[in-house]
Amino acid sequence: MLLSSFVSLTFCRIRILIIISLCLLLFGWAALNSADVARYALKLKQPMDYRWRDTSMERWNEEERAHAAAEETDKEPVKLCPALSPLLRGTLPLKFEASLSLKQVKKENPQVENGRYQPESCKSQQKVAILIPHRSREQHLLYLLKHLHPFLQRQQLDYGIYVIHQAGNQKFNRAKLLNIGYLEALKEEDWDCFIFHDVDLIPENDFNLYLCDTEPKHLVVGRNVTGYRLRYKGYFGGVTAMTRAQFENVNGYSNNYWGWGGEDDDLRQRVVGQKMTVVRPSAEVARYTMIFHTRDSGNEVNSQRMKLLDKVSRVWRKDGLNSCSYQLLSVEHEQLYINLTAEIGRPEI
Ligand code: UD2
Ligand code: MN
Repeated sequence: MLLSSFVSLTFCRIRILIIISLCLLLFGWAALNSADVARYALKLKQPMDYRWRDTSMERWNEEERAHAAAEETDKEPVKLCPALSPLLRGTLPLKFEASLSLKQVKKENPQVENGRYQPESCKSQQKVAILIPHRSREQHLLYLLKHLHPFLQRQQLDYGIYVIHQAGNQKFNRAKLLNIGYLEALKEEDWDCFIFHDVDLIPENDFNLYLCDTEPKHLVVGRNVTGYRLRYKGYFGGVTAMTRAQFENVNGYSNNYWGWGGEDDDLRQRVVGQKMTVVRPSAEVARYTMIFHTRDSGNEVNSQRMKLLDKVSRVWRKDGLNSCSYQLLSVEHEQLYINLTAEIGRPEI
């Protein structure tokens, strides 16, 4: 009798101990997480004010006037989303499940229609078009869509995702596809900001804002494959954000880089040549996981790239958006993205 009551008392004590430890663990985790988020928020508010101030500022002012007018006439005003969304969570784990299907990603994103989304409760700071050059990287595209949609929604963005697909099997031309994406996207919406985005780069931290700044912005400071260090000082590849005015100002990308390399450095030269500077978010938030891949066939290193880079200052005015010739084969509005397919020609030599 005595033994049995002793055993049950001991069990009871152990149970209480386990419950107390679990509570402590949970509390510790929550405190750590919110401290993390608060730290990013504080940092972000300091160096850059994401309400950009170039020509489109006039439009914001107009909107604010309209906002005030609506208040006067007693109508429900449309509020501008805050510079920093309250839904941001910091770093979240990324998942790359081999069994992931398009059906599943569609199911996870019922609010996305025709590749587009806008927040319900407020009006976004900018209308953002994400442009992804693509050929034969379906699995990467799936992983990117899975992570990018919720990421952009937590940032309360009014956005559209465009995938620009190169038809045929001529040499790949990333830069020309991005020019095409820019020109075609503007035919369906008055986008303020363009994000030029590799298909295999997944952002790790949602404080890395997909908004444009007063200067062209490079968003990839670090990648898992390079130990999260900047590759070189002038590095401008992977993911960049430019306003319409900034991109027009440099006549877009060159159309003449066929195969791997150089086109990102060319764009940076154009930017610098127009007296703009490249800005970057802090290394703490500008982190990406690059899905492992080898060099694609049809995208071999471009041996002409150094020669092309030598003459940027002489040719940029006539090689770019204003000389981008292509044949648009189709525009398909899928649920999760707008699929543009284009025949873009081949290298001259
Ligand atoms: C680097 C740059 C990239 C670009 C490239 C040189 C980073 C993180 N990225 O990428 O922005 O400057 O060097 O051209 O530094 N693609 C396809 N199918 C193909 C080939 C390429 O979809 O067959 C697209 C895809 O979006 C891919 C991008 O082009 O992410 C860049 O090609 P990559 O990933 O093979 O080159 P990488 O990682 O060296
Ligand atoms: Mn890559």
